[in-house]
Amino acid sequence: MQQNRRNFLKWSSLFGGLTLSPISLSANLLQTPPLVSKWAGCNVNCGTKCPIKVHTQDGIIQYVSTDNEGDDSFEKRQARACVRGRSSRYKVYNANRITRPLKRVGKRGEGKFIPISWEQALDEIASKMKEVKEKYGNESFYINYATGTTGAIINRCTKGPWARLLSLYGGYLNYHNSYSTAQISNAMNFFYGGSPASDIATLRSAKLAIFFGANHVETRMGGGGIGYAYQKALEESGCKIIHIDPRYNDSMIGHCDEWIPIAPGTDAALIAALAYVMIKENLIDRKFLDTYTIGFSEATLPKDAPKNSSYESYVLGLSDGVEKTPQWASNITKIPARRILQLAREIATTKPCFIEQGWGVQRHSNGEQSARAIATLACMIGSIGIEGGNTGCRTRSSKIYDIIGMPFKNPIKDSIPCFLYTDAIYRGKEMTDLSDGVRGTKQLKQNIKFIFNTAGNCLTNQHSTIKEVDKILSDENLCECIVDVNITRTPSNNYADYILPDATTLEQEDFIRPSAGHYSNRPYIIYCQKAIEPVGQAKPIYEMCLELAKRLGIEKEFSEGRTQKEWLKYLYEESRKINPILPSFEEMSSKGLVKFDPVKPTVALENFIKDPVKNPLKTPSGKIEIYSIELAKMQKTWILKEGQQIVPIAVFESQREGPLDPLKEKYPIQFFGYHYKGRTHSSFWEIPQIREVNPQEIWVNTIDAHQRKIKTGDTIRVKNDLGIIQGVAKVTPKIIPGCAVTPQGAWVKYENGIDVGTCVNSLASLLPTAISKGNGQHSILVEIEKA
Ligand SMILES: Nc1nc2c(c(=O)[nH]1)N[C@H]1C(S)=C(S)[C@@H](COP(=O)(O)OP(=O)(O)OC[C@H]3O[C@@H](n4cnc5c(=O)[nH]c(N)nc54)[C@H](O)[C@@H]3O)O[C@H]1N2
Ligand SMILES: Nc1nc2c(c(=O)[nH]1)N[C@H]1C(S)=C(S)[C@@H](COP(=O)(O)OP(=O)(O)OC[C@H]3O[C@@H](n4cnc5c(=O)[nH]c(N)nc54)[C@H](O)[C@@H]3O)O[C@H]1N2
Ligand SMILES: [Mo]
Repeated sequence: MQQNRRNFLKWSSLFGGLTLSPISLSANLLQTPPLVSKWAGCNVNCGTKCPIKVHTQDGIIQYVSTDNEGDDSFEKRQARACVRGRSSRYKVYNANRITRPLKRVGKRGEGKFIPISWEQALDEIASKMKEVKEKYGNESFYINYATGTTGAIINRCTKGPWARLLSLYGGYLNYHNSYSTAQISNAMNFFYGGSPASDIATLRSAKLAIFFGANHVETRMGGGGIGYAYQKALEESGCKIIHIDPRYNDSMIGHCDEWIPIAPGTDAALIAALAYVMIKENLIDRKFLDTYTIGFSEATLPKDAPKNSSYESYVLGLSDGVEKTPQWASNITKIPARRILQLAREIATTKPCFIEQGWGVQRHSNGEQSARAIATLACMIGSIGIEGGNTGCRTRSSKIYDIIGMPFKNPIKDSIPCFLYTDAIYRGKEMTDLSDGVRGTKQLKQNIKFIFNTAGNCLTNQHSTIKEVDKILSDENLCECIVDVNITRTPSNNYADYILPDATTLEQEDFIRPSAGHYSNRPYIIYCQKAIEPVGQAKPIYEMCLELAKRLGIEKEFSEGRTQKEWLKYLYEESRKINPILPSFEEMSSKGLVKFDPVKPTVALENFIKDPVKNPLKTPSGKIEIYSIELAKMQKTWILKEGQQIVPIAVFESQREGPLDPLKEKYPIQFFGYHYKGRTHSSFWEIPQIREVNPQEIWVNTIDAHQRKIKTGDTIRVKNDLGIIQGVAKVTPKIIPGCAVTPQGAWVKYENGIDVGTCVNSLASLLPTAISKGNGQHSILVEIEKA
């Protein structure tokens, strides 16, 4: 008790005293016990999952350092954490940290809470669960999409203890898709039967690299990650690098021969014109297309496809009377026609050419089409299945191990696209497979009545049209209970009925493994060794769920008699049976960080290219489907929103809030949010030091700014019919004219109806995309003015 009180006083002083430096502490070294160092990891969802070493004294974190084994060579590189991982101490000791269970008082959304005991919180939540189950059935429970702790084995946001608890309690409504890749994942399933991509390390063999909206340096930071591998590979290959992006992104700095700015959402138009030139100049790899693909030309279309429905017919204007010339594309993309002509020749005649897209291209209202168009380009030049070439998908790496997560089997199969969770609250029972992309059932049986939100800010901040979401979540008659589990207060947990304080990766034992594909060919695993006791009354979600299981009468089924540590050991041993490369549990947990030797980088679709008959793809035809048989079926059966369409080939679609939308008369600027080095989405915003070095700016192009008399540093407003955000202008030519951007993930904050927190989702639409029902959050039209 005394010890606890002493620790409380110490860390509570840290909350207020964030300027405390290791130097001022060193004066106390003589009186205090020696430094203890334990491994932990940065577990947020940039994918990289960097190791961090936590140095404590008397149970208090003094500072964190990072991986220092190895060197800077490609094979032995250090997995050093970026500025975010290194700020983990400030995440643990933060003025915004939740240290006790909280219960809402006042109206939902008002943000008024009182601390309550764990007993009370768990009793009340369990009793509300029983009530909702009785009244509405298990289909009304929902675990919201969240990514704050994705790398862990136990302390996971969505597929951990909560999923197990609810599965054992009778089940819950599932979701499919992600906010990350809904459009491209679905599009590539139709195209390749998956998302095959080469390891970024194979970029070393390329002669030319074309990146569409790919910003590895900023979105895969950390030494072990793809960002570093990308830079090394480009240095080693010496290949020519071209980035096609509306914005001069961080991956171009020092690593780019040419930036071709493009109007957002128009990549498919550019590709059509590149195809036009290649067809006219006979630069197409016809042999590749005829052997491995269907639907580029009329000759390889499926038998029942209508005449002129091939990609070639579209490009030549046989289907719609419009030839997709460089001039046609130039009007849409804003890329000079001459440059399109040159680019087509360059791409078609340089081998191997590495074609890759990030995920910004697909996070648009026509994202499925753009994603497939870029893959179509990779096929036209036959640069697939060879070292130095790529499929057009985002690079990944060879998965050499995995650790099994907590087992659970949800008896309910019904599933919604995660972006439609707000729809499922107020009109769930209307939602069907053909109109809303519901899976596992033809129609939902129930509206969402109970939400569990762990390690996520997608209830509001990361979702869309925040004012509308506010109306839906504030209505206590719609969703009757929201339980939020986080380490910090967020805009999302403002809407919670109960907020439960979680322990961080520094405060409990768990594994963290980098998401497959994000560390290139230098894999490692982290065992978090529990550097400190949880701050305040925080506890791991395993313990919260165990306590609820007791109250729901399913304790034995839930725990199988294991503690968190025993689960870790059990799951690890099970994993070792399949992955003999894994060292013993004892070695793993005592070392904390284990790295593996580099593996041979994967070349995507190598086997398929060697023998397409023996190794068919998981598409209906077994081939690459430039014309998708499945989409042709959906085109006839799906019920779409006004203005939407499904086309089996990757045509350029003028869609919602794109450059050709008539709404552009009223709102002439295309606007979107990009993933920022200063945060992972909204995570780390709560750390003032990080905010200070990574300001929240709104980039406005020099020409647009001049017309509006806006200067750098001015407070400006960005508005459309959905909302108004306010922020600080940065006038720059690093963004294409007619477009403006701000980093996504800033915390929304309304003052007199204006979001002064500069959260891009105050302006983004809730309308889903046609095919995947995903988040076209980068398609926003606005007007900008001085505040
Ligand atoms: N406009 C627009 N919106 C977007 C995007 C965009 O590009 N533009 N991107 C979308 C994408 S790709 C994604 S993946 C989503 C991401 O949206 P989210 O999954 O909501 O990601 P974060 O905002 O990082 O929220 C993670 C939360 O986890 C919490 N957390 C961190 N560590 C712990 C822990 O140890 N325990 C617990 N319990 N909580 C913890 C953090 O405090 C934070 O609140 O946003 C989407 N929203
Ligand atoms: N530092 C940091 N790293 C992160 C994250 C983070 O928030 N911060 N989030 C993580 C997560 S969960 C995800 S899903 C990934 C997201 O990774 P991405 O989705 O790839 O990231 P974005 O910044 O949305 O987009 C990448 C690039 O696409 C460009 N772009 C936007 N629209 C278009 C377009 O129409 N055409 C073309 N050609 N380019 C376009 C943007 O300007 C940007 O430079 O990043 C992960 N890594
Ligand atoms: Mo994401």
